[in-house]
Amino acid sequence: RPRVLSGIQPTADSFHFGNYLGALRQWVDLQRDHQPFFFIADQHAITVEQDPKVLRERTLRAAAQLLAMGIDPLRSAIFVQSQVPEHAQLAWVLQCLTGFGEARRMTQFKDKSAKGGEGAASVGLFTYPILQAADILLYRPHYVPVGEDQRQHLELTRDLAQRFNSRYKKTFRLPEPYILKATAKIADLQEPTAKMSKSASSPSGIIDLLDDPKVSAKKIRSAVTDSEAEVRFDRETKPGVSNLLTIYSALAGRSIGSLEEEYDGRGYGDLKRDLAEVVVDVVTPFRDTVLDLLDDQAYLTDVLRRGAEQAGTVAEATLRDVYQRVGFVARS
Ligand code: AQP
Repeated sequence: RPRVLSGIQPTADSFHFGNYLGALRQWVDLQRDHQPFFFIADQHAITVEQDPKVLRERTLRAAAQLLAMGIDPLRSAIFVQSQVPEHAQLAWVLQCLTGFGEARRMTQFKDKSAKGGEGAASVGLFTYPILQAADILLYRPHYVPVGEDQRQHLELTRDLAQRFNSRYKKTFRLPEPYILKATAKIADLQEPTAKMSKSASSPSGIIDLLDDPKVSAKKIRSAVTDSEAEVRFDRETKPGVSNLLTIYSALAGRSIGSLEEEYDGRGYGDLKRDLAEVVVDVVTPFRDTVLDLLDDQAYLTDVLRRGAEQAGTVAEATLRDVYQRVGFVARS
């Protein structure tokens, strides 16, 4: 079975609809006929300042959300990045293969450091994509399910894999991004040309999976659309309506075409009201399951321990090959 790997940061109390539709739903689906490794990226989280207590809580909340979504620990290794030290160890080797200019070209660093200025950003934020390359390459996955915003980082990962393979010996598989076009970029509800994002969106532009369902319904009903009244999918001229149709289609499992037909001549109010109901139906049971799981911390930490053991076995074997090929003397 082909391997898949992906990760998510525990940097909010809840995942949002961009994370869910862009990536996490694919994780659940891919479990069926792949060998999956899914991790909670706490080391990526500290590239910006985190409160230690909050980070610990959010890491467990992330695990609870993944389980509630349908990630099955019997099929998938679910683990916390910092519990598998090989990630940071391989990252160092890969950093030594990365050009400074090459790292500088990463647009996410440019965007994220723009606010406080480059000088205020941590070196960790700068080298983040290289740690991400290590996260991936350690497991030699075939596919990496992510949203569109991660495409450039995946390219860097492939370049580094190729460079290592040709400088030393074929060690890494070149992973393919697994990006579903329809949901690759879920937009901010208030600013539908921008991506829904926990750091950039306003509270009314982002729907968190663990929001009070009533609040989520209200956010859908007040989403920005346009001055026409025609329910039609056109990302260029109607980004707001197209985003609502994208979310509706993904959640209800219906084609955009059938939704356009259903709402033909009915205006935006009906579309928003019905979508709000669909959203409430999805998030209500999800939220209940997460709250139940959070009551059983011993179970959560046990799932994560087992995941780290599984992941660690694979990661250790890859790192051993890497160290040997680079010329490090093994500890006898
Ligand atoms: N709006 C989005 N549409 C589609 N996919 C998205 N992802 C994130 N936002 C969208 C995908 O979610 C996965 C987890 O990403 P992450 O842990 O790196 O979270 P993130 O990218 O930090 O999430 P945000 O909200 O975008 O955070 P900020 O604002 O801090 O950058 C990834 O696969 C990502 O593609």
